[in-house]
Amino acid sequence: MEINKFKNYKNIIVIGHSTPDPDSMISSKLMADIFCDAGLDAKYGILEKDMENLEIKKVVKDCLDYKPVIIKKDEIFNYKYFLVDHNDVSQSVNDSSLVIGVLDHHPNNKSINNAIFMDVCSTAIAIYLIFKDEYQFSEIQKKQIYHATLDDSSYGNNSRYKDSDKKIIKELGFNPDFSDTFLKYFTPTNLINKEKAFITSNHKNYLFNDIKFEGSIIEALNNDLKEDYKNFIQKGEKNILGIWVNYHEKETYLFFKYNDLYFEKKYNIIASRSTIVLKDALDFLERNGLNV
Ligand SMILES: [Mn+2]
Repeated sequence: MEINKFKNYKNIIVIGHSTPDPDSMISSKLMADIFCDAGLDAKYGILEKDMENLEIKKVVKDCLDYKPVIIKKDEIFNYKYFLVDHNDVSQSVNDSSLVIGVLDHHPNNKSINNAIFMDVCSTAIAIYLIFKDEYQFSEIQKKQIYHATLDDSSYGNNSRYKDSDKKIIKELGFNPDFSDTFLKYFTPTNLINKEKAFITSNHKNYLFNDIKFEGSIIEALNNDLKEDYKNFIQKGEKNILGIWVNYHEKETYLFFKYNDLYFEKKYNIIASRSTIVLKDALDFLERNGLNV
């Protein structure tokens, strides 16, 4: 990546997707570190609206003191943005003219030119692979990459975590077998206020052509409230792609409502949202004549 071409920009913010997950938090911080080291005027940030339901998981707290610049709605235009861990501007600043670059590992939404995509488990790993020859990663930064990958791989349980990623984790000095980390870091979704969690947990906005829906993921160790979640989606007003993951049984349920259409599916694996479940939801819309 040619960093020097960003030198003319002032006030660069590296930003992850809305409702940032550990990989978005960590990779925005790492990218800002690298930009600053190269003499760029860069910080990592978050939109103020995302602060409301922000959950900083233990896997982040154990490696990063997350202190992003908080950007109010009327301040969005004061910055230029480098997007990490997403490439669809509707998942963050909603204006592609403010975006100077993208580094991501999700499917290409094709809304930004010159975006860089890498088929790796976490954006943090993508950052490491791009810069390892020109930037000296510290021990704590290596730990941050490891922690981002723990979470994005569902602690080694989902299909996104490939042998090529395991090789990198080893190169960073960590055990590529994540099975012991699950109990240490996994926190089920807090369902005390369940109707709120059913929308806000791992929330994402999706926009494909003019098709718009929201997404949430409930991470659980049982199926006690799974039917409540299903009913909430199927009978609710909103268009939601809901995912219930039972980490104990290693199974995933898709519940998808779009206008008067409804689709559900069960997977006998921990299925990744971006690579498996979303694709099945979009295929379903296509089968029903929608242009996604
Ligand atoms: Mn990610």
